[in-house]
Amino acid sequence: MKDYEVKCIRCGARFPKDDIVYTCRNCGGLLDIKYDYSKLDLERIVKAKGEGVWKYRALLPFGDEIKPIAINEGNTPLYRCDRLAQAIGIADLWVKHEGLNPSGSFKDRGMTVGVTKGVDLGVKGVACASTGNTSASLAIFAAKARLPCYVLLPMGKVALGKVAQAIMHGAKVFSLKGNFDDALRVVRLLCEEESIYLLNSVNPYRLEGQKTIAFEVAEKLGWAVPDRVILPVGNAGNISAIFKGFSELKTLGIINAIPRMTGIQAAGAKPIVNAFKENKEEITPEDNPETIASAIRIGNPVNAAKALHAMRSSGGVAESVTDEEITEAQLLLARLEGIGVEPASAASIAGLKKLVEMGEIERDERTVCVTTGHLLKDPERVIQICEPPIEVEADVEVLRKMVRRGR
Ligand code: AN7
Repeated sequence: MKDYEVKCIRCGARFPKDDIVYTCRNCGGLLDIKYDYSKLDLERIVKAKGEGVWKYRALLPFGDEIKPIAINEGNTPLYRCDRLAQAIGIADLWVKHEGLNPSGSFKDRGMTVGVTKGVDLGVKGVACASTGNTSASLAIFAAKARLPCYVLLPMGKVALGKVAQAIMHGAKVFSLKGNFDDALRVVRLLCEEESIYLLNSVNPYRLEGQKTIAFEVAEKLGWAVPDRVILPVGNAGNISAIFKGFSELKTLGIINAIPRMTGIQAAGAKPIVNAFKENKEEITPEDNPETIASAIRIGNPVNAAKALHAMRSSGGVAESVTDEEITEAQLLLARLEGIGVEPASAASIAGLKKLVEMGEIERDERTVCVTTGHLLKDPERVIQICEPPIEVEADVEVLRKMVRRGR
């Protein structure tokens, strides 16, 4: 078994690998998986064969004997986006499209690792609260692992495609009278019963899977790093995970810098942006978060401490964007680059545009935007913002007239 420990980021308390623990029993702080980097084989990391999350197994908390619960997660494309770059006024823009994971979001990277750990621990079921994507992904991996799956969704606040996935793959889905933060509070209590394993991003094993986004970006760029990585922030797990991935590569001497980690929240749900701008260590939770980007409609992000550290120590920044800016960016990305993303994901593009206009991002910075979820997750939003299909008789003359008129 590989050498690692589960350690509190605040007080340094350590917990055994077979302990089911999500936050520090000593001080309540967040936990992190720490490896003995001096014992890791660099060649095995840089020259690893295969694709996706498990290719980076040398930097995951398992020995070689573990059989992953996996369905080809990761290995998503990193597109160079010159037309979008030109529209925004920067020189070197890339989009890492996490919407092309098996369930249509980056969550699969965390779930393959988290559910594999759950199976290893011998848990009897898995659970999460979710704004949608976490539940869709967990339902799939739970089905693969033949584990009962319990999902808490904020009532009326989850995009249709995500609910469809969760119920299709056999999760027991509860529509909770409350928002995401209420759902997370309740599911954390449910999971105090040890046989049900919590798979929200407070679970440090989830973030181990998600850090592979950083590995793929660096590898695709020839084991080099972009100047900046921009992504939407909700519960703040992903930005923390990607920062950790880059930090590990730097510790190992594979790369020599860490990109400026830049987190974007919606204007109606921006506790982390507020804390960042006010130079505070702790966030003030928002009771009634509201945005059309339902994936990031989160008022009390659990990973705030890790995310603030990621942005501050890398020279990054936190910014918010309005729903209008999100919609504009979603359309721009779809029509200039052929990349279809859900609203939350478009926040990264909207944030880039805003920060370039503000002069916060230099025009020559090599920038990677992470688009976290697929367009088809939220078809109802598409119908609201695009011209609807035009009814027409089955008559080519009528059609021809309409086509000519439209040209
Ligand atoms: C598309 O599914 O929190 O900052 O419960 O679905 O790591 O929370 C989703 C989050 C960004 C924010 N983009 O990531 C859930 C959930 C999309 C997302 C985020 C989410 P974190």
